Order: sequence, then structure tokens, then C-alpha cells
Amino acid sequence: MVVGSITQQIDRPNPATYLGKGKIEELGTLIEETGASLIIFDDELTPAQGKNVEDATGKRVMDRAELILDIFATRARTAEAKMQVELAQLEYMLPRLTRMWTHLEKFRGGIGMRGPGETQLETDRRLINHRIRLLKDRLGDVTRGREVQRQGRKGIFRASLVGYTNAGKSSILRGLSGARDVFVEDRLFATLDPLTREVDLGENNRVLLTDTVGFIRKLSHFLVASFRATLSEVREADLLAPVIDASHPQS
Ligand SMILES: Nc1nc2c(ncn2[C@@H]2O[C@H](COP(=O)(O)OP(=O)(O)OP(=O)(O)O)[C@@H](O)[C@H]2O)c(=O)[nH]1
Ligand SMILES: [Mg+2]
Repeated sequence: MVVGSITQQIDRPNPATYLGKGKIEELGTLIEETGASLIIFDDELTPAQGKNVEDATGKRVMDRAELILDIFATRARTAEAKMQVELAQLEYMLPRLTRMWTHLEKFRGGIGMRGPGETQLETDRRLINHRIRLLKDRLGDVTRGREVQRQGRKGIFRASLVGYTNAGKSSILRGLSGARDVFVEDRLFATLDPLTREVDLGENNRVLLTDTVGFIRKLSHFLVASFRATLSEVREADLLAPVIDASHPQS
């Protein structure tokens, strides 16, 4: 539940705390008044900014990128989407490990955490880097698999539905193809994997129509990188069909 919000107009975010000094104090007061347990920033914070705001307020801080990654993690259904989300989460986590360990140390009292000759932090970094390499390798295989699939579809006209998340892309694919297995739901990022179905446009015109991941304003670079495989579908299309939610106030 959102118990309060705070905005600030500044030319440049404060490099140490994102918000200015006075605003941080204001944030502290707001937390006291509302009893908030989590602070969410609608922007990306550097690892240092996140840590400093946590230190100043004593509350857990989440930035826009982390929040979106969390949503993605709950939505990922296929093996590929799961790998992409895990990769993005690990890349996000890596420069923030020290901060996460500080949390855990506070929590567990910091006893018995260090192995001989190597700190737990270094072990974690090594394990995460190893896992990142593994995921990248596997995703590379998936990309090549897609390439083969695409080669097989050569000769048929291909169109991709593109647009903001929750605009109605999947609904259109479902409506046009009649495929009941196309997932439609009133939520952000219902679709995380591209899905292609053949559509008969009549008079012997057939097209392969692909549903894609929805766009979002201010997309985090963590996600851009991890959804490259998905976006390649769009790059290969003969036609891009933008889908716009006409009822949206900003459309
Ligand atoms: N009223 C109305 N609702 C629609 C229409 N098209 C889609 N919806 C609803 O809008 C919501 C989102 O539709 P989706 O087709 O899942 O949207 P999407 O663009 O695939 O969204 P993501 O997969 O999250 O990117 C669903 O609840 C749909 O039932 C429409 O033409 N009219
Ligand atoms: Mg969809």
C-alpha cells in the first residue's frame, strides 16, 4: 500500500543521495508520520545513492529498475524468460552486493560469516559471475535456436505487434488468430516472450503475426540487455504494427 509520495524538482540529482539534503529530511519525517517500511524511487539509483538513502532513513530502498525486475520475475513463464530475468537480476545485484551483505550482517549479527582466507563477499561475486556466464551461454543457444526457426519461416510475410505494456497487443493476436493460448491480462508485462501465430487475412493472404514484450517509459538498461533475444524478433519483421490504447490519457 502506498502511504505517501514525495517529489523534487532539481536540475541534477544529488550524486550522493539522489534527493537534496532538505528533501531527505522531509522523507524522514514522512516515514515517521506514515510508518512506511519501504521506499521506492521512480528512477534508477546508483548503488551508492541507494545505500546512502537507506543509511539516512533506516528503511529499505528499491529503485525503478529493481521494482520492474521484481515484476518480471513473477511474470516469467518460459525457460528463456526466466533465464533473461535471472541474468538481469544478477547483473543488477553485482555492484550492490556490499549493501546487501550489510543488511544480512545487521540481521544475523555478522557472526560466522567469513570463510577462511576469503570473504563471503568475494565468494558471492565469484559465484554470481560464474552464473552470469552460464546464463549468457544458454541464452546464446536459445538465440541460435530462434534463428533456425526463423530460417524455416522464410518466405512468409511477418508482422510484429509492438507498443506499450497493457495496450492490447496480445488481445489483437488472440482475436486475429483465434488462438486461445495467447495470454491476456490487465496487468503490466503480462507477456514476456514473443509468441508467433499464423493469421489468415482472407483471399489467400497469410501472415505470421508476433506478439512482443511491451515497452515502458524509462526502460532500465538491465532489461534492454536481457531482452535482446526477444527484440530481435521485431528487428526481423517485415512490418511493425504499433498498438495504442486509445483510452489511455496519454495516447
Ligand atoms: N475495453 C477494452 N479492453 C481491451 C481491449 N484490448 C485489450 N483490452 C484489455 O486490456 C488488458 C491488456 O490487454 P493485453 O492484450 O494483455 O495487453 P498487452 O499489450 O499484450 O500487454 P502486455 O503483454 O502486458 O505488454 C486486458 O485486460 C484486455 O482485456 C479493447 O479493445 N477494449
Ligand atoms: Mg501481452
